[in-house]
Amino acid sequence: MKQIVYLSLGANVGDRGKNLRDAMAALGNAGVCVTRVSSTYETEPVDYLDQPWFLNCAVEAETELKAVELLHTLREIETQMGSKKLVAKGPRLIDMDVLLYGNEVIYTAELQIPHPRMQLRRFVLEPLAEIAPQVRHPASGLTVSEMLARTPDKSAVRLVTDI
Ligand code: PH2
Ligand code: MG
Ligand code: MG
Repeated sequence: MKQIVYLSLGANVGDRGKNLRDAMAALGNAGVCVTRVSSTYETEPVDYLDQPWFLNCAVEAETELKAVELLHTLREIETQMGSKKLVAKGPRLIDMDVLLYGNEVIYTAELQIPHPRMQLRRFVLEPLAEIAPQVRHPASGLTVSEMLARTPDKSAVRLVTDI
């Protein structure tokens, strides 16, 4: 069954803008048809602070892949692009996370959807609110706009205009 999914993309190593563009092109070739893309934002690192600032964006896509297949596809693209996770939540050439998968709620050791920290991350919510303000979190019932208005995260998220 075709599902509408929302992904968060981030890069803070190498040519960050190119990494985001390459990842989106790879999605299209892997059965994840990108339907909307947010602007690009330059964002202050959160969780693991001693690393370069990120470029982040949010993507809406349609896919026939099951949630776990989507996760594996994202991992494969990250690996093919040469991304290495040397430190948990540390610097990354490209990171792609599933935020929402239709209205599904999945909570296994391997995969948690909706992304359990999405409401705590301004770098996720600002781009997502640009393309999907009225989409609801299937567990809390809050829209993305409402989550953004309520997030306690005060880290810097700046719209990039020259990319
Ligand atoms: N990703 C992380 C940890 N911290 N900070 C920002 N600003 N953007 C990210 O994409 C990010 C982060 C782990 O994946
Ligand atoms: Mg991540
Ligand atoms: Mg990730």
